[in-house]
Amino acid sequence: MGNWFSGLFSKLWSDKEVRILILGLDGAGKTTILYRLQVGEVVTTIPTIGFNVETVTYKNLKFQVWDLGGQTSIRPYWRCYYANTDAVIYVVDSSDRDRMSMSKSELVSMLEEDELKDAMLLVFANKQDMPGALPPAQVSEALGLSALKNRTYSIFKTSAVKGEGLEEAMDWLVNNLKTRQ
Ligand SMILES: Nc1nc2c(ncn2[C@@H]2O[C@H](COP(=O)(O)OP(=O)(O)OP(=O)(O)O)[C@@H](O)[C@H]2O)c(=O)[nH]1
Ligand SMILES: [Mg+2]
Repeated sequence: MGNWFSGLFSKLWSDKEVRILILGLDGAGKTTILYRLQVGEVVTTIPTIGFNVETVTYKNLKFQVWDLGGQTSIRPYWRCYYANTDAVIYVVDSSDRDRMSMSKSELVSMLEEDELKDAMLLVFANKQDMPGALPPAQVSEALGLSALKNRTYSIFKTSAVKGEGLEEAMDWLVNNLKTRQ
């Protein structure tokens, strides 16, 4: 039995919160997603300098959701938040074709971090409502997701402004947290 009551099991059966980080390049839609999840509405955002953190309740589970600023000068600070993270939501602006490779390299170096080795990964191919948005299969290819090893992950097509795809993603997360107990 050992650590039977430790880790996610106890999180799911106590009031402890599941810790989620929302990461991705500046302008990808992270803050919009955070407040969509929390209040179910589109809020007007400004570029995040530092972070926002909110508690989100979904299907009777409590999530502590950290939304970190994605500007180039702020990205080095992401690693300060990695410890004890259960899942990373990695947000991509699917219409920003020019910066797909930059988004990929940030994702790859983030996933190399030891502190995140057990974290699940949800990629949000966001801004699907924009003309010219890459479909999720192409975002997946651009990010090299099929090369990921030892990682529980999935990609979702989302539009934070329309509120599409977020529930499906959260359902996937809840189900995977349960099977991990
Ligand atoms: N069309 C469209 N616009 C979106 C979507 N999600 C976010 N946006 C817009 O994209 C812009 C940037 O959104 P933010 O949520 O502030 O982006 P961010 O990732 O938090 O950016 P940083 O804080 O700088 O890292 C805002 O004008 C949002 O309204 C979406 O799904 N579709
Ligand atoms: Mg932001």
